[in-house]
Amino acid sequence: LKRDSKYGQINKEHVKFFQDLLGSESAVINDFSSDATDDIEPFNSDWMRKYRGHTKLVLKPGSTEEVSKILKYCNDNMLAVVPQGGNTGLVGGSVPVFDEIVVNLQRMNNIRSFDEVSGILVADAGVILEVADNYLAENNHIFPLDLGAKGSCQIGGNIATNAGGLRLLRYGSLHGSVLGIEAVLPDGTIMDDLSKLRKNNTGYDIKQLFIGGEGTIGIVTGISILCPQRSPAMNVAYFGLESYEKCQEAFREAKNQLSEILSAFELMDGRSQKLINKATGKKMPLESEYPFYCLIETSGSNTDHDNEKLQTFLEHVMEASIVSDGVLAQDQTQIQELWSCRESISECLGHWGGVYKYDLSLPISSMYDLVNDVRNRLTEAGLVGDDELHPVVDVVGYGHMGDANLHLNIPTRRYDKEVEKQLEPFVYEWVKGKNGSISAEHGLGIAKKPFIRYSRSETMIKLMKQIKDLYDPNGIMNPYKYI
Ligand code: FAD
Ligand code: 2HG
Ligand code: ZN
Repeated sequence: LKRDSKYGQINKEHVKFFQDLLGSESAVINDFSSDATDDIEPFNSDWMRKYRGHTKLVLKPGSTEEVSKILKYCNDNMLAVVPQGGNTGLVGGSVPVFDEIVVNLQRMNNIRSFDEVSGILVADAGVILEVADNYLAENNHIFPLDLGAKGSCQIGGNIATNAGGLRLLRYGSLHGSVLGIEAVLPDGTIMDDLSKLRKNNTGYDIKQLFIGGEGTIGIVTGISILCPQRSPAMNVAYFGLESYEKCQEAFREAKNQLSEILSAFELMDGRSQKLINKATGKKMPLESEYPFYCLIETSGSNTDHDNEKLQTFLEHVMEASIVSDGVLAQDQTQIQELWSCRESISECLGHWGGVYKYDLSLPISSMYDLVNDVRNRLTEAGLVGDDELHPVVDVVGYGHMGDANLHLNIPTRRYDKEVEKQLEPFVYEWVKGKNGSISAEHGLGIAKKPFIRYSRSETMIKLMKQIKDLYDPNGIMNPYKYI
């Protein structure tokens, strides 16, 4: 990949323009020495420290008008831009590749309005997800999305990646819950589509292009989103199971018996739980070890009613030997303890050095077969082992079972060409063979860019390119990424 010479190089005059525009010192970080300084470094590298850009300029606008003036100036001067939220994305989409200007939304962090009757929240894109959710909790509501990175990711970043997370099963995708978007187009036009209407069939639904658009056609500055009532009764259970077949049976029974109160059904293999224990020393919830674990969450409006349903469900799955052992959280602390067995996997797997990550949609019946196939393949190639001689620590699978979304992770002691050769295109071919998707919820960014054809036809890619060219004719938005 080479820097495209059509883009201008940042100079002192550009920096002066942005300093005058944004006023405060802290809103413009720039660095013209050859190596990035400590101040600019965090904006140049991603959460996994796998991708590192070379920006010399970070801008932190404080309003939609400022974003508009920034983009207009960049468009007029052919300066490339990377929109950045909490920088927790897992496909390298939020960091520059070369010297693109980083526009970070962290200063745009106001809740604009909340209506308790309709449950509609309007907020700046830079609000941190957990902050939005805490605000909603005070008003008896919940953000219809939750994920492990909630303490750092921004709701604008969630929209831009169309994040799925832990409760999609219950609250659906952002394509349904987002009612309106305010965004700035590359030429500075402010697209005010911040509708608060539940229904609005008046022509094309343009805002959908920004949901999952990964910052390639504009910068999202505000969102309007429908938030459900917070359930007063919440229960979390963690089970050990003997096989993947049993996990599927448990899921079927959970839907059957818990139906409308089921709010999450997550899968963790035994290896992922073992690695949490190895990385952190954390004591796991069950005494014995099992090849699979499931986490079930229920949320409903009536504690007694929910407890009764859950009790019946638990008795059934234990008596029918669908689950081998289980624990039900008794208080808020235990709820968090159990959730951490699922939510902390991603972070813990980074403990040994690198991780190869695949975020896949697959038919639920064969979802875990891929993990076994990949483990066998890497083992046969002599790459998996307990010591420094082997690059691969283990091959693990976990994910959002309720959405048939598998996270295949291969934690390694170092990034290794031999491992890569075994993994790709093998994994992508496998997924294509099952008509799955090579990116279920993380997006394509730069990491999955070369593989889009495994999940999208030439016609669909052409249509995407047409949209990109229409909205961003100069190609200044998040270049070198998937489109
Ligand atoms: P960033 O990482 O900053 O950016 C992501 C992409 O969006 C980039 O392409 C960027 O250019 C663009 N972007 C950011 N803000 C804007 C904006 N305002 N306008 C236009 N474009 C923008 N994802 C899931 O789907 N489900 C999960 O369960 C999940 N769990 C995670 C757990 C952990 C521990 C981590 C680290 C990540 C997880 N993710 C998950 C990845 C997920 O994509 C991000 O956490 C989140 O949605 C990204 O938000 P962000 O603000 O950090 O965006
Ligand atoms: C999760 O569900 C996230 O924990 C991260 O989507 C998955 O790190 C991963 O592969
Ligand atoms: Zn996930």
